[in-house]
Amino acid sequence: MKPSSVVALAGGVGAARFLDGLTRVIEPERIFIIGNTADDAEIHGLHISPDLDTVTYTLAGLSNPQHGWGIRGDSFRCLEALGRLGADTWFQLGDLDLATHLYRTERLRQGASLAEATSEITAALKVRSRLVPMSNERVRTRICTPSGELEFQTYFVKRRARDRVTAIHFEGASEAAPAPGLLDAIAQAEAIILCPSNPFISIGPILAIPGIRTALQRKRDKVAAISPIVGGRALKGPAAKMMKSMQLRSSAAEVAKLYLDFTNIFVLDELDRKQAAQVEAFGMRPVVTNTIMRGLRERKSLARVVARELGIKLETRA
Ligand code: FO1
Repeated sequence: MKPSSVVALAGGVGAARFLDGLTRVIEPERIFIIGNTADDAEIHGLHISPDLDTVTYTLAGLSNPQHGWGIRGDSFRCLEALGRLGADTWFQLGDLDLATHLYRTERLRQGASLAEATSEITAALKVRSRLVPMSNERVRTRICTPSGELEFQTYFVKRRARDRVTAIHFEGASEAAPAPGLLDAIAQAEAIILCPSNPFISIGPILAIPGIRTALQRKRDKVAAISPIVGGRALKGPAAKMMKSMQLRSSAAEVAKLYLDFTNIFVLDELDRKQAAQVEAFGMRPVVTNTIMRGLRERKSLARVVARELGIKLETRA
C-alpha cells in the first residue's frame, strides 16, 4: 500500500460526497481521512459513529442516496420491534446498519480501539482509503440552548436542530489524544483538505483535539478548505442556522475567518464570488468554482479543482 499523502478532515454527508469524488480522481489509497466522532452516541446499548459510518458507506458504494446517511434499501424491522417494546425510536437505525453498530460495540467491549474497529469495518467493506477517528477517546458535542444543554443527537435528530444554539462544547476534547498515526499523517501530507463540513460541529471537534490545529498551522501552505456555506445557506445540515444563532453572518467568508490561521486556499461557490476579495484580505487564496454536488459529475469536478489547486497529481484517467 502506498503511503497516504492527502489528508482530509471530514464530517458526515457533505464530506462523504466530496470524498466520493476525490477517490475517483486520485488513488483512494493515497487518502487519509480524519473523521469526526463527537457526534457519536450510545443508543440501545450500541456505539453509533454516524460520521465514520456515513463516510464508510459512501466510499463503499452502500449509502442511502436520499439521506446520505444509513444504508441504501435498508429496512427498519428491528426498530419497529424495539418500538413495540416501548423503546425510543426517534433515531432511525436500519437493520443492516445495526450490524455495523453490533460489530463495533462488541469489538470495543473486547478492548479494541475505535480506530481498530473502524479499520476492520472499512477493510471488510472494501474501502480503499484510510479512515481514522479523530481520537480513540470519548469526545461528545454538547449543544447549549435556551432550554438547557443537549446531547448532540438529541439536538440534531430528536429535536430537528430547532433550538437556538447559544454555545457548543466538546466534552472530553481537551483531555483526548489524537488517534495513533494522525499527527504523523498531517506532518507528512502533501496536501490537506477540509471537506465541506459544518465548521462548528464537524470540523470544530477535530480542531479541538490537542495538537491537531498546531499540526495544521505548520502545514498552512498545503491546506485548502471548501466552504460548506453557499449563498448564505448550508449545503447540508444546520450550519447556517447555527452561525446566525451565534451572532455570526452565515457566509462563506465568515467560515474562512474561522480557518485563517491554518488555511491557505479557500474554495467558495460561484454564487459567493463577491466574497473572494474578503477571503483574500484574510491572507488566503480564494478559489471560485461550483461547490454544489448534485451528482457524481459535480463531486468529481469539485475534487479535481481542489486537487489541482493543491498541486496533487491526478490519476491519468480522472
Ligand atoms: N439523521 C437524522 O436526521 N435522522 C435519523 O434518524 C438518523 C439516523 C442515523 C442512523 C445512523 C447513522 O449513522 C446516522 C444517522 N443520522 C440520522 C445522521 C446523523 O445522526 C447526522 O447526520 C450526523 O450526526 C451529523 O453529521
